[in-house]
Amino acid sequence: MEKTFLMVKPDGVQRNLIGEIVSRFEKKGFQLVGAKLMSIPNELAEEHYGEHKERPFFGELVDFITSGPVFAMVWQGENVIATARQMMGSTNPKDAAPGTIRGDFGLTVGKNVIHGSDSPASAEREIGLFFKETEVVDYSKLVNEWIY
Ligand code: RTP
Ligand code: MG
Repeated sequence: MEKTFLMVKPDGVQRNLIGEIVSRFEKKGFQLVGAKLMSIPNELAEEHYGEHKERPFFGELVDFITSGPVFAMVWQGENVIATARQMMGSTNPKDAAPGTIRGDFGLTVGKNVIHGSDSPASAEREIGLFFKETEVVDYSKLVNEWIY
C-alpha cells in the first residue's frame, strides 16, 4: 500500500489544527500508520529540506520548522501521495483553493500549516528520516476491501 509523510508544521500545532487536519485524512478514507509530536533537531530540518539548500529562504525555513513542535505522520492508501497534495492545496496559501488545508487555514507561504511528500521517492526518504521501522505500524480494520 502506498505511504506518504505528512507533517503539521509549528504554526498548525500552535493554532490547534492537528485534530482538524487528522480528521480530514481520516474522513477521506486513508489510514494513519505512524504519528508523533516532536521537536525537529536542526540537522534533521536541514536534511529534510536539503533540496532547498541553495534557495534564499532556506535559513528561514529551517528556523521556522525548528521553532516549535510539529506533528509528524505516516498515512497510507491508494494514491495517498498525490491525493494528500491535492487536499493540502498550493504551496502559497494565496493560490490555494478554498476547501484545501492551505486554502482554508493558511495565510503566508512561510507558514502554510502542513508539509506533504511530493513523490514516491520523497515519501520513502522522509518516512525514513522521521520514523524508525518499528514506529510505522501494520494493522487492519478490514470489513470490506474498500475500507482500510
Ligand atoms: P512542503 O515541502 O513544505 O510540503 O511544501 P511544498 O512542497 O508545497 O513546497 P516546496 O517548494 O517544497 O517548499 C518548501 C517550503 O518552503 C517554504 N517556501 N518559502 N519564501 C518563499 O518564497 C518560499 N517558498 C517556499 C514553504 O513553506 C514551503 O512549504
Ligand atoms: Mg516540498
